[in-house]
Amino acid sequence: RSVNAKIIIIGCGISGISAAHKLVKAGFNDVRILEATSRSGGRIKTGRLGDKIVEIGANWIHGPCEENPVFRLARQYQLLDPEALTPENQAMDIGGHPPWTPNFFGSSGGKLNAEDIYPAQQMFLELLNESSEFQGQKGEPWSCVGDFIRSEVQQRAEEQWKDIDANSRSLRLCVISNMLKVECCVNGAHSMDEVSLGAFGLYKTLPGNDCTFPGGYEGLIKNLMSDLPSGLVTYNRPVRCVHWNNTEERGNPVMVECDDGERIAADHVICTVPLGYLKKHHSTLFHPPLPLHKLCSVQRLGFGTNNKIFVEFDAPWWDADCEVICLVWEDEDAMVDEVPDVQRSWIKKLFGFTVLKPTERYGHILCGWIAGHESEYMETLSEQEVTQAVTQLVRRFTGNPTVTPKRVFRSQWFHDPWTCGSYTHPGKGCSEQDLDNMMEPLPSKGSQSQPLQVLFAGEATHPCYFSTVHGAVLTGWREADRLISHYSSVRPSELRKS
Ligand code: 6YU
Repeated sequence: RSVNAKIIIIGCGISGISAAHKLVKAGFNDVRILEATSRSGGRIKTGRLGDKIVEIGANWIHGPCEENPVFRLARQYQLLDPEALTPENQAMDIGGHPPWTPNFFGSSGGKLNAEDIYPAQQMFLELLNESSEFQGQKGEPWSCVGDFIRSEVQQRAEEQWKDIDANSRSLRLCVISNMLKVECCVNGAHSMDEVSLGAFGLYKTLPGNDCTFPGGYEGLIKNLMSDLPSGLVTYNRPVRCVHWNNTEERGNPVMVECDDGERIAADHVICTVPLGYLKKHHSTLFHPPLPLHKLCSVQRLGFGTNNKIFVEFDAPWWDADCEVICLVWEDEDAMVDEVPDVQRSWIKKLFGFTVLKPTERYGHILCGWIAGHESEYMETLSEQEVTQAVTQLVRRFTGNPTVTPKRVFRSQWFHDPWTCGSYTHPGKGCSEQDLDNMMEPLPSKGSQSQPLQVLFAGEATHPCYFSTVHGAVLTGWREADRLISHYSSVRPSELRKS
């Protein structure tokens, strides 16, 4: 049947598109997406470095298996390499850490021996797994993952590394610093001292070895968009304020006010703006304001920055089988993941590079990863300054004073006014309840007003797949389903006339 309720979706990222898809398919005939920018996709954004495709935002399908909706869609649209489709790839359980072949380089110049690194790597991965086990337990020994890892490494090193010489021991501690920086990127956090130990285990992984989109992640967006009625999205239309519990427009409980002054009445709004945007603009975006419990959750959940710096070389300085390059600063045995002087040494936060594979497709392109306030500072520099810093870094770690990048290109997610960072992590003091609060529609349960006026989707509203594309898709579907089941319990005579 056809449903005439007026639905406005704010944001044309993957969660907004997914919600629209489901609603249109279920017969909702008055669905509109308002998007602030001139494009669809949000944090799924494919760009170019020369003639090569690079991902400015989301990179991988995390856990490409049958249960993963992004995997199913990508397969349906034939966007994946054959290897990603094999049952072996789908069954691999990597627990969030792909088994990449690493190369380690030291700040005194040159490759480090993998055997010297391995014990520190193992200890770190063990501790990460243990960090996940405090979820729902209460009584965790530290409030943040950073403190837990540091104190445990100290203790375990006393016992397990007591017979090794001081230099080797110091190098292992420097490796721990490097791995903390990796985790800052994975979690989208400034420091692992800002990630809650008690809530770290909320994030769940799916089986499957992470894969990429050979033609670009945006191919998924293009395919999904072509399945939506044309004209459903209005671009360059930022929403300024959602007036809910609205008594001005008769019959319509919500009124959406756009930046250009246009006011659009609606029965339901699905808000998919990123958590970073919500943190910054919640007080003007909602009228009346968000209820206190919801606001506290917006504030408690973390939303940091993770950026990429793509660097192209004429020839590789890494091994042919290398998939990730880690840069170990040999003066960082204090297990730190923040640099003391951001302006002078922000580049020390860059943990290293992933190698774009296969070489036949990409040539010699590396993707550098940098999180945190250091990454936000990097965004303020000119491309030339970034290039200079990366060149010096690579020269130092390779010990080769002539190695020179051909091209450099970086993302700037913190200064993107519609995102204000990269993705969500459980900040200190967070619990499951905060994600429940994030997804709770307005008005809250128990209110006498019209239900389901404002619904919330987007990666930050998924209870265990926050920070991912598959999480975002599932939240769009969830909120569409909420409306579909609401209207399937309403008698046809009660449906609004168009
Ligand atoms: C994934 C990956 N990946 C790297 C980087 C980034 C992200 N993610 P959107 O923002 O897309 O849409 C909102 C729209 O709203 C947008 O278009 C705005 O313009 C619009 N808008 C805002 N304000 C508005 C207004 N006022 N009016 C109108 N419109 C407005 N995910 O699966 N694989 O490899 C990565 C990565 C650099 C930045 C990623 C990855 C995250 C995804 O990109 C992201 O979740 C979704 O695209 C979001 O879609 P959306 O619709 O919600 O919002 C404990 C523990 C934790 C461990 N976590 C580990 C997980 C690993 C996370 N992986 C990330 C890694 C990378 C590298």
